[in-house]
Amino acid sequence: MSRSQARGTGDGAGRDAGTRLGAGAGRDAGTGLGAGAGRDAGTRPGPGAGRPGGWSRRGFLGLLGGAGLAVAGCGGAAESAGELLASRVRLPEPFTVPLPIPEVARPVRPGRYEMTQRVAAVEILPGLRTEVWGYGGTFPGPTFELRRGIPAVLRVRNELPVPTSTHLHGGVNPPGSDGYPTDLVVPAGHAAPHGHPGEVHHPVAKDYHYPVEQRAATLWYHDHRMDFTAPQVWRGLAGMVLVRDEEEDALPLPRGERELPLMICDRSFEEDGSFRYPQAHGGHDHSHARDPDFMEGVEGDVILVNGAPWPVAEVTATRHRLRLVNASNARRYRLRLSPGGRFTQVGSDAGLLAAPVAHDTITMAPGERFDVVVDFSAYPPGSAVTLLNTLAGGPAGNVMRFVVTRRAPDDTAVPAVLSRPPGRPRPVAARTFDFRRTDESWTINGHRYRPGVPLARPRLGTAEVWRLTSDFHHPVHLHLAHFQVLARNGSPPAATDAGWKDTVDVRPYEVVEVLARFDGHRGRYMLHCHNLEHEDMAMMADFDVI
Ligand SMILES: [Cu+2]
Repeated sequence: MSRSQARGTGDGAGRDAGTRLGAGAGRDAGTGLGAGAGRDAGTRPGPGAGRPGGWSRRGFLGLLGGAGLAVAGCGGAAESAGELLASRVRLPEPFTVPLPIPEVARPVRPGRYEMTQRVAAVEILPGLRTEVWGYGGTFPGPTFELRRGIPAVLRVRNELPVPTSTHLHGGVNPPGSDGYPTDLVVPAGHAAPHGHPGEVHHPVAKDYHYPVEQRAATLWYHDHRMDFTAPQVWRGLAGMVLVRDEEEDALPLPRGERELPLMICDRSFEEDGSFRYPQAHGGHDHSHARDPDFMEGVEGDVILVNGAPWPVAEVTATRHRLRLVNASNARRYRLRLSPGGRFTQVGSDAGLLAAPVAHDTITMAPGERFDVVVDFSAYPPGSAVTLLNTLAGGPAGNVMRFVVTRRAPDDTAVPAVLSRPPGRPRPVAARTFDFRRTDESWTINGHRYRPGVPLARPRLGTAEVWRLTSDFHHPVHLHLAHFQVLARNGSPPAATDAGWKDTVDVRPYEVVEVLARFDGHRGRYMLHCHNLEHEDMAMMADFDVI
């Protein structure tokens, strides 16, 4: 595998592309997300066919399937959240591109980082150029290795043609640095956008202050701009953050070359290699119109890991630690190793588990992370071990491949006791949040997102039971607050719900109870669906920590 992002084209190319995409490029989506994209996306019936109330047939049937799921407890298509947008380009052979590892961000001085969001041309599909909007001009952006107890300031400079807001997903950060959707970094020369109530504009750059007073964990950062998170993340605005601490240092887990950050997402491509995305979702500043065919969310047919299609990584026959992030807009994955094998989970969204949990499969909803160890000594040298996604057939059924090269010494282990996470505090209140389609919107408790209007006011230092109910696949994410899953439909949580989390996979017609702790900071935060198209279609709500 290559240890650097050599696949990018560096500063110069990024600047040129940026110039070309300057003023006005935003008007027509610029990067080749062509008009009418999605009209013939393949798996759907023709326009208007069977779409009661503007819904696609598959979406409508998906909801029925969801009802069936709740009753019958099984169902294949009902596991899928989004609508497939097929690529127009010939797809590359899987397992031919080496796995890239994003560069680790270097501070400009201790505790201070600077990163520029810019347009760049990178090679994602072999032989083709794709324009990305990247942190640092790369996709994914650089990985930040932060240490508990050492605060970090991140200056984000915006040279893109659109405003942005950067959210550190899973971070326990003050509200002014949380990446609120209307807290915007506006590029030079950009006319004032929407003017949502309470909208804040930072010209050109903003400093985000991260106290890093949280446990070692796999976090990630991504754009969170009001109404446009989905198209802007699709174009590349995402990267990983690894928080380290002494508790983790003391464990004999694999590290160095044997610890792999793996950001998994799906994309579609036009014939020329540019990203493909539904035009109605991809406009910038002038339209809230949505393509009803993609109301459920957009799924691509190319699975990228660290920005490379179905990559291959050579590994020694030793334990490896995989830091899995589902950075997809809408796609859920059920990961499985072929020809067999187990994942030993050591961490969840918000940090190390108390004890490891073994899984044959791991289902990941958008926004979720799994910190797992795979022991490749179980396979003979020369083996190909494929990471499959058993929720999809066709190209999206593959994720990546490991090739086991040779035996090697291995002094790592997965101890029976990993950490001492905080216990479960006693809740002081219970609330219900209903995630549902209301008319043509995705709503929470019947409301489209209203910035500045909180649906809850939990007290700092307390815990509450939040009951999440749903009509469809809605991966629910809380900013600031970490939570434990207490129950699904009144039954014990799934094995993959273990540990402290910030995102939970809520499936059609499920009732998921979580115990959330409101620690760290007072102020305005939010909960929302992490299906990014749902999020842009207003499935968000504020809560104020008082
Ligand atoms: Cu949703």
